Amino acid sequence: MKTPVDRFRFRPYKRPAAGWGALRSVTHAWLDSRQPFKNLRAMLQTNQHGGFDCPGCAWGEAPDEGRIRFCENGAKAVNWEASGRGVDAIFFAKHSVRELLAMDDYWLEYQGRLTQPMVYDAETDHYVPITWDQAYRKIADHLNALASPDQAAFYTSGRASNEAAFLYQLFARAFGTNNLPDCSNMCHEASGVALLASIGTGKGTVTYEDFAKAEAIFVVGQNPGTNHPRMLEPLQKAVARGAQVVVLNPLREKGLERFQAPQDPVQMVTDKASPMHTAYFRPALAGDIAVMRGIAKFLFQWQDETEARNRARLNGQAGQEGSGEIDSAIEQGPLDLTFIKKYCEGFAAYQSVVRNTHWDEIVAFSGLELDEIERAAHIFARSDATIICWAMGITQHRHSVATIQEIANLQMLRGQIGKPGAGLCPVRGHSNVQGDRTMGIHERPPQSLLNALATRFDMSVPQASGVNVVKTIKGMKKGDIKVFVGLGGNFAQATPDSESTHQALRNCDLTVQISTKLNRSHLVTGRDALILPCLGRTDMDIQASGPQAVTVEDSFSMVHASYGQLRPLAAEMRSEPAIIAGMAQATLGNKPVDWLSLIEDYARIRDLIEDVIPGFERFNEKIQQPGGFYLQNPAGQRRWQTANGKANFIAGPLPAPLPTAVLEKLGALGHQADLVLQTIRSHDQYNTTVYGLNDRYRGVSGDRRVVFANIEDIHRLGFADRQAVDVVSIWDDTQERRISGFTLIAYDIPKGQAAAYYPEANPLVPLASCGVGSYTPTSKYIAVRLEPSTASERIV
Ligand SMILES: Nc1nc2c(c(=O)[nH]1)N[C@H]1C(S)=C(S)[C@@H](COP(=O)(O)OP(=O)(O)OC[C@H]3O[C@@H](n4cnc5c(=O)[nH]c(N)nc54)[C@H](O)[C@@H]3O)O[C@H]1N2
Ligand SMILES: Nc1nc2c(c(=O)[nH]1)N[C@H]1C(S)=C(S)[C@@H](COP(=O)(O)OP(=O)(O)OC[C@H]3O[C@@H](n4cnc5c(=O)[nH]c(N)nc54)[C@H](O)[C@@H]3O)O[C@H]1N2
Ligand SMILES: [Mo]
Repeated sequence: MKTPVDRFRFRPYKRPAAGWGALRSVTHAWLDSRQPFKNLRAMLQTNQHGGFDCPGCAWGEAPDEGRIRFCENGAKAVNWEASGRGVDAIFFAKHSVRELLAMDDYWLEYQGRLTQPMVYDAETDHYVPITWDQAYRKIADHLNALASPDQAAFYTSGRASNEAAFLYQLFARAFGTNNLPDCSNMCHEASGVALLASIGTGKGTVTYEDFAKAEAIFVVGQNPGTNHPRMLEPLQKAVARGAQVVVLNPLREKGLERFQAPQDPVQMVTDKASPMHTAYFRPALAGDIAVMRGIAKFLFQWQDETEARNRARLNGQAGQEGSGEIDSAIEQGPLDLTFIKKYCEGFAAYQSVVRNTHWDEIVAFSGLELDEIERAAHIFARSDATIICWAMGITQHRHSVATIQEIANLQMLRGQIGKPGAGLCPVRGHSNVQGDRTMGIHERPPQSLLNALATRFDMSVPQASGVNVVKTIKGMKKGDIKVFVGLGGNFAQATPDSESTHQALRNCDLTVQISTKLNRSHLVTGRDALILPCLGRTDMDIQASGPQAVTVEDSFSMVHASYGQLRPLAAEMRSEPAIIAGMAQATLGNKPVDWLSLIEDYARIRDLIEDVIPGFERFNEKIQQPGGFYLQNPAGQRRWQTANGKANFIAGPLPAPLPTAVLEKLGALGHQADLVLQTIRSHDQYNTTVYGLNDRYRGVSGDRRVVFANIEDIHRLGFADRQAVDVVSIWDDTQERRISGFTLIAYDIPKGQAAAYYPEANPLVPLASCGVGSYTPTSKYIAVRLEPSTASERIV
């Protein structure tokens, strides 16, 4: 079986984002699904009441939008999941695991949906069929043979529904461990850690409606044209009504430049597009903290100047007899002193940190000119309703937590939290990653959750923190973690340091993957390995009481129901809740609940959620309303659930983006270590799921093994545009991390920077290179050097 492969080409894309290009691409994905008629109905049910939640990103729904509610990349996600192709016992009989390992990620997933449970046979190196009951038994036997429950890790990817996630964490904790690593550890972890300390909630404080009320929207370290296409419309409308949209991104991303709305017949027919920003700044990688600090420094400076003017005015007026104009003459500075006094702590310390950060340091660190920072600060100071959005360009650095806290500091300075049109907006990735955390998928659970579980289920609950993704890999390496269960996702490819991570997975006694599609995690196995095929968001889920709904939570804390629409491709596939219940029943029996009875009707799981998780009162009733219900966000109402009950200014000196030991090594290497590389998503992928080899907006087609660099750097380092290169990363250890046979592309990227696609570049990210306080791999900041390629032939 083959996948369609184009020839490699690079030609800058001149058209606006979305528009006709998107329509063409949707049509292609739709026809390629092998079941276009069935899927047309499915696409029209995307994000509709009574339909299913888009399995793409976590952007929310406009309350009053028109009839079609999917975007180009949502349509790709739907058609990819609802594929008519199947991977069954015959497929695995034909291909050994070793053979499959030689195929690329695109080919693997392209083969279609997993249709029956399989077990790995090490002797023949083939997967062979197994019954569900035998599979559950095998898992139970492995788990129950462990010396400690902490020798197992239960990973979750953010597509799992609330119902599946709740059961899964209950299973792990009833079994006895908080080892619940999740994709969030590699994604928005820093947002949660930072905001919890700053404002007492790990979630964003804005709702969809706030975008229509904002006077300024900052889009920082995010590429919505590809990853959150439904965000383009509110941004477009904001620019059109005269609001400021300020972009901070080292790359000129097409979706943030011009947009043609596919649902606007006038724009489509006249082939017009609208501008997407009012200011575009291109900082250094990890330079955002300095940009934010610079804006704060201007605010303090302008506040001082205002106060000085006020004093001068007052002094002048004091000399004039009988003046009644004093109050009206007082000028307001940019700081919201009422907000700061009433709600905040740490202001004086923050002010002195900012004053002690010098302009030359800020400018050098930020990668911007001083006048650019000043322009951004003017926009910020003039707006009375500001939203700051961010995603992976902010969260995947060594000092992401500090950067996000600086973003919060800035918003607090002007009182931009907890009022209409303003707030903090971490734009989430996976469609239910936020809901999974709400349901208790967390290796460091809040004590309140543990207490609620202990009370409701009358059981003892593990109190010690569990392992996150990075610690799971370290644990597997050392042999401390022996059983790995993955509820979705692609652990082998999404994680850093691929070569040693693969070794770690191979070191397990058992790896279990609950998945919709074939991926590399099924091939990098423990000594025993299982593939358990599950239903996806688009599939109809029928249990004893009839068709089931599941629920999800979007980036704006809206919880709503999702009903699968399509008849599953194979009768043997099971739902995620059913698989979790099956594993739990086999491992624990009917403790602490009758697992299998919960599966007869998911409303019973929702009743348990209602008992344990705050905010879910009358859960089953509330999901009946169109659009779902809003989970209150205390910080959004200016209630700060921090230890001191205040919104906290937290700051220190500007931190270096690499540890000292690595910086020293770089210094010793001199000019050889030359570029800092970030890993990004193409327009044709969903994380490790590769839909095709094109990245339309960046002008690349036919190949993903490319490295973008500035032409001046390419020449300075003695290379040529389009040359085949190896990329080697630099870390303070002896392990070599190399990717080979990549094509160097001269690209519009700031000097000193490079970019390559994830997951192809993951072998370069050292496992030890992760965020302070977040443990998130630093996927956006890898020191690298280029070498002429050692690959004997170009791999395409
Ligand atoms: N179609 C599609 N949709 C998706 C996904 C997908 O793969 N495909 N993935 C989903 C998931 S899980 C997530 S987390 C989100 C990811 O959504 P994004 O965060 O938009 O994804 P990335 O491709 O990682 O893009 C990072 C952006 O940040 C910029 N950037 C990198 N470093 C810096 C920096 O230091 N400073 C600044 N200011 N900018 C920087 C990059 O140039 C790039 O534009 O999307 C979700 N939605
Ligand atoms: N270098 C680098 N690494 C990164 C990132 C980066 O920007 N750069 N981004 C990180 C981020 S933000 C994230 S979120 C992680 C993502 O990490 P993961 O969530 O682990 O990876 P995905 O690629 O989203 O997982 C895809 C697989 O999920 C399975 N799947 C799809 N839908 C379903 C479903 O409904 N149920 C089940 N059970 N399985 C399903 C399919 O088998 C598919 O192959 O990767 C991280 N890794
Ligand atoms: Mo993510």
